[in-house]
Amino acid sequence: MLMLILFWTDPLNITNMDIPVREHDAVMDKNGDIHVVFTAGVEWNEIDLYYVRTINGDWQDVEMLFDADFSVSWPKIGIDTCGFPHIVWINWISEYNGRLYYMYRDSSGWSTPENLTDEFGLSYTGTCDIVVGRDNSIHVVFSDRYELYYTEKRDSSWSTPVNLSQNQQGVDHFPSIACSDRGVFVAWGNDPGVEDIFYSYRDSSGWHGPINISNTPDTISRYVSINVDRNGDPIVAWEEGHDRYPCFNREPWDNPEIILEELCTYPDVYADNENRPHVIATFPPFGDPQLRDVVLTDSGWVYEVIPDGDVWEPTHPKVVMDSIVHILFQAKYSSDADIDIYYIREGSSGVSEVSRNTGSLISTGLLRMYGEDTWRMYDLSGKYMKSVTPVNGYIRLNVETGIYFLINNRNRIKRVLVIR
Ligand SMILES: [Ca+2]
Ligand SMILES: [Ca+2]
Repeated sequence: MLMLILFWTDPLNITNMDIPVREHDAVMDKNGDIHVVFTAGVEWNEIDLYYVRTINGDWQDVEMLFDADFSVSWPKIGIDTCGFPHIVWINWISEYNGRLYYMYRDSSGWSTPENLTDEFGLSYTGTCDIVVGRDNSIHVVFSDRYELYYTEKRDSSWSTPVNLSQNQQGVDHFPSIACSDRGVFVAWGNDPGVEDIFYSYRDSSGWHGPINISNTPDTISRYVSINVDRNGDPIVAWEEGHDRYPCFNREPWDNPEIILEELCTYPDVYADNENRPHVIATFPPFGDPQLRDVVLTDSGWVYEVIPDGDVWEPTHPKVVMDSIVHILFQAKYSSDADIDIYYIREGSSGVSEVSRNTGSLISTGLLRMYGEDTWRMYDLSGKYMKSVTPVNGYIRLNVETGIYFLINNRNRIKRVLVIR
């Protein structure tokens, strides 16, 4: 008996650098290929910009995009409808002096990096983000020392930056941007002493906001991530308070909600094919942290622990989606190794997945299952068959060839299992 397990693939090291990865961002093109931009370097003053992508699902070699004289940070990537990446980052020309840079690829290769800070006549840029619309308009947000700005590239020229934070008190920075046919959506941190999350959007009548969407003036709110759901509506997640609880909000923005009372770091937010919002982040236990995917179900927010195989300290998960979830995260292979970027994805039903899922083929009748949760097993007709609980990480199934559904008793996560 051969079993095809349609759960999560084993983590794949896609960078294999002998220097530590620092930051990364990821996007998927319309063909389902994934593009990742990242920074890496041993010392803080010698970090450079790199890029790696899949072609027809196969990871290619890492490419250095920008060899910094000093250092770079905030690598961010968008993708156009031709599948060409557009990248912004901060190029630190000295310890205190950052410049916003932009480059893209087209059929003739990579463009020359463009210094947008100088182009806009500004003296400093500290943080940034980018997204590309379905009409191939390019939207960039960035911060100087006090304010947050937006610019758009259409027909090869950049618009005059708009001040989105409107000179409100405190530093406005750490932006996240998303867009849909409805408009452009921006969330960021404003720090007049204690940080809150602010939001602005642009529709056909122009920019609206900023509005405070965390509304916790006495506690710190930070590391915001904004995305759009399947309806094109914005969804937002961030770390709330000294305890760094994951917090979620969406229109009409009057209910910022702590979704799990446990410390989390660097949340990413996305909506699945059934338009359920998810927040994925790193959670304790300390010393052995894990990625958890928290999803809003009919019974409230529940979570699934994402299996991380043999890697250590998974952090900074970034999700890209087609019909399934793909996760790019940073981790180490052993306790003293350099940090690399690892890739895992959901399996899915369909014969085409067989050859690409060889890491999960098992012929012994044992199904690798992380955790100790009990799963209820149903056949294709929906008839309940039995409950199964992993022993030492494995479930012995003893079922015939066929397609089955497993539903987790605790968190109602559903999985499909094909045995052939
Ligand atoms: Ca300000
Ligand atoms: Ca706050």
